[in-house]
Amino acid sequence: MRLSRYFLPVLKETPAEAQIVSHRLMLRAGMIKQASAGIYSWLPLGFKVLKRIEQIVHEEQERAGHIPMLMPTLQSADLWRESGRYDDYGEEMLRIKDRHDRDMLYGPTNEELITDIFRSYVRSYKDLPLTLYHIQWKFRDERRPRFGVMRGREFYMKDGYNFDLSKDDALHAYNRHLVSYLRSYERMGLQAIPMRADGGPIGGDYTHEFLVLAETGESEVFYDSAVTDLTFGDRDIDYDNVEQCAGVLEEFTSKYARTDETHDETVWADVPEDRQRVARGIEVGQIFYFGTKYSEAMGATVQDADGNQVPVHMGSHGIGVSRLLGAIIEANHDDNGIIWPEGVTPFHCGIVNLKQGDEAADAACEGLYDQLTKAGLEPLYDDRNERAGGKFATMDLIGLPWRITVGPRGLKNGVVELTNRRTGESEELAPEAAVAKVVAIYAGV
Ligand code: P5A
Repeated sequence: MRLSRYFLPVLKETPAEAQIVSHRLMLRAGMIKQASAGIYSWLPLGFKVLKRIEQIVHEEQERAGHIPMLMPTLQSADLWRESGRYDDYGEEMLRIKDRHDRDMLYGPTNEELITDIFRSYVRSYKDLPLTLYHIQWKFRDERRPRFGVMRGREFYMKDGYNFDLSKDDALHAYNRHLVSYLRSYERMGLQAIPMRADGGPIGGDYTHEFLVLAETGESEVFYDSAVTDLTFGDRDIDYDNVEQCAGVLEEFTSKYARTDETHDETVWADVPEDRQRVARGIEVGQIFYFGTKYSEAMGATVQDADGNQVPVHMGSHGIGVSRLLGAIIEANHDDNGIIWPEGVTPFHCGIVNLKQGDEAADAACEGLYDQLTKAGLEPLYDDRNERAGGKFATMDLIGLPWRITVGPRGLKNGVVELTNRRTGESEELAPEAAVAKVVAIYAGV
């Protein structure tokens, strides 16, 4: 993409309404624009990151054997009356009437809709296990929408639902989700710690939230500092292997890590004092096992091997896809702007032409642009007729992890400059060597 032809409405001023750094930077970098309270338009740069995150989620869900689909945003109230949640959900639910005066709602979650799909088609235990998921907009009429995409009213969520014959099978699905979530967050450059949580309106006693530690987080958390040493890395996981998935759950959840809702002073006292940490965190996902709560209420049964009709065991699992942009920025920025992890960056590499119109500089930039593009990467070439300082400020603000700077002086010596956004370190390289280095970096992502 050439910046002269892109739509990147960056703001010079710090927007007064934004209270936390990620919200400020998303507005300043021209990623989002508020449409009304808690509802945002995703401008091209923000949309690109949203899609990158979505893609990682899809890849990791499919790797775990979960099946993608798409359900609508608007739902009929009737299904929610069956589960009993139409009345329970309260003011967070946006209720709508259609022209026939039928009660509809903008889905805050999809347990009812998916249970209805399941009961319409699945009859036998032989069709289990089954895990379906989608990535779709949700609406929750939050009392206090704030912090930009962190607590929106309209937000983008990956939600998955497992159907199993037994509790043991459903707990395997739970563990599988935990593993796939750990992998997904790490690919996004985040450490998200599974913490014992509360079931809330979704229900269930088995539930973990995934929290990214950040001072601006809305949740208070208590944890043993040993949990922050755990990383998933590139382990080879067989998602059908029950023991292996249970082993990962055990490893990542056996140390004390809880949200304030489930914090227990007695158990906390057993954590060595020098490892006790009280901090704040951003909830970027939650997994639940709730047994037969919805299947019993809505008649989602299958025939088991003995010919009996039994309600299926279920769980649901959510990732806050749009919230993740805020969480990633909270964890990755400096005074000059965003620093995208390579896994989610909107463009892989910036190209800054220090002297637009200089024949050698223009030709070198075009060459870099071509080579990076041919290697399957997406560069962002700042080809505007602007001061170098302004170009650097824009690149720093929008946070591309790598930048190649091209100027007539360097070219006389046959070099361009490759700069790492995070460390600020630069090195002079021949243009082909700079391309080779950037390509090699992304081959490992
Ligand atoms: C699990 C999937 C559920 O709704 N039902 C389907 C279960 N879980 S949840 O914890 O309530 O939501 C899942 C994740 O969605 C994000 N989230 C939000 N993101 C932005 N703005 C909001 N108002 C908002 N509410 C929830 C969180 O990341 C949460 O973990």
